[in-house]
Amino acid sequence: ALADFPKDFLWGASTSAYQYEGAYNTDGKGLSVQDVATPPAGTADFKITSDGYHHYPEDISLYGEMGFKSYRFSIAWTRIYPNGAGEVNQAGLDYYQDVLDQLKAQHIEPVATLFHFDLPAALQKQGGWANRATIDAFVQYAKTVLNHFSPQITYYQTINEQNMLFAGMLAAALKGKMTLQEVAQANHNMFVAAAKVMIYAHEHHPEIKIGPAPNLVAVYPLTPRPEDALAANVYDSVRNLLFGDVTILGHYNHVAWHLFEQFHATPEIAADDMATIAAAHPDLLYFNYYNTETIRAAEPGSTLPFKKVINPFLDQTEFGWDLDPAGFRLTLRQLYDRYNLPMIITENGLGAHDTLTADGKVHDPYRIKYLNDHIYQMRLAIGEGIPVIGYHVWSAIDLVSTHEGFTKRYGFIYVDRGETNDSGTLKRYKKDSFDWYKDVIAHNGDD
Ligand code: BGP
Repeated sequence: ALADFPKDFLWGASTSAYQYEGAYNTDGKGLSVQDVATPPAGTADFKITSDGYHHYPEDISLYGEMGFKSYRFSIAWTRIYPNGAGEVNQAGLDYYQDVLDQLKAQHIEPVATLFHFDLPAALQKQGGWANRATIDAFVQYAKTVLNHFSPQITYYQTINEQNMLFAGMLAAALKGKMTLQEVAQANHNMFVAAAKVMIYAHEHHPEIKIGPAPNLVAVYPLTPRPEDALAANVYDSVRNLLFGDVTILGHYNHVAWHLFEQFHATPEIAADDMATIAAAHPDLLYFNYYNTETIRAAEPGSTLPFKKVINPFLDQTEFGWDLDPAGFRLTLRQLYDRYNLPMIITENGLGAHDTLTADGKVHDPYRIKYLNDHIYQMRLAIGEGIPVIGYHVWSAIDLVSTHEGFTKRYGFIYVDRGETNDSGTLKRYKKDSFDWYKDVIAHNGDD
């Protein structure tokens, strides 16, 4: 028989502030880098999104109807410190206090992300994470949040997908928008900032269980050719292991560090940085999984030694992402083997074009299949003795995708927004997956 999920397994789902709340300049909120960025042509920007800022009571009661045990959401830095530092915006604290009150009324455990891609624009203007001053600003912001909401919030993540921020900065550097050294420096500064926050949390709020929330995936070489395996190893060491190794093990792995040296892009490490990083011990590994990645050796003379390809043995989503539920189990095995921490999945889900029917239905069997297959593999992993203690689907409700606006939907709840930011009623509709997931939770994942 398959293993059972722990009785107190945290079944839930996720959102992020910049993709769900909208109200981008309401009640004193400052502008984040997302608010000043230009969205891809024809897609929604982040001014309104799902208007969660005004709809959260209705949405949280829908989560309660589904029986969520927990809800992962992010706190917008610019609602608390509109300019990144300096004056606290009380209206921002009040908003999240009411979110917590609504969650408590539904017996839903809050799982809070301190930083989810929405750096205050004011800090970006001063060099963003490449500037060490941003470390202090993040620590001040985090202390304010941890102190203000203690003991209501037990589960915190420091930074959502630092490795995807790293990848985005690497892409910007390859286009000449910043230097590779600044990329490595910004990445290092995020490690230091997160470590300081974890140390503070453990010293002042022992009830808190805090950790990083990278996007981690098992990596396959395209063929058993040694050059493909060598390329996959470099890719894995930089895209995945770099983040767990520094945050959890306290050191840079030699493959990633050697790559920094090759590109003359080693970060400046202050005297006590590595001691700080080594002294911060995450309680949990929170991580996001969508699909594994397949790597082959790059052509001779390429800038980077690896090339990402689709896996010829897997199907892909309509947005071209490999579909690999078994790879989820492999990822869980590899992470537990290397980091030996209990884990909470903070994102897993299927982005798709959903259609609202004339009678207000959304039939999403493709999403039910994706989630069912991944939950099945997670259950097998738990049966192998891997301590997964929570699972949050991306996303609880439709919200704005990082690059495809509202055309790419992930929620259990459909939000009528049309496909751009200026149409739709904002009305909520339950998709078929709403009742399906409610049933999964009611039976604690059992068939
Ligand atoms: C992760 C982010 C989420 C969400 C998700 C889906 O990287 O943590 O914020 O965006 O990806 O990606 P996308 O919206 O690009 O489909």
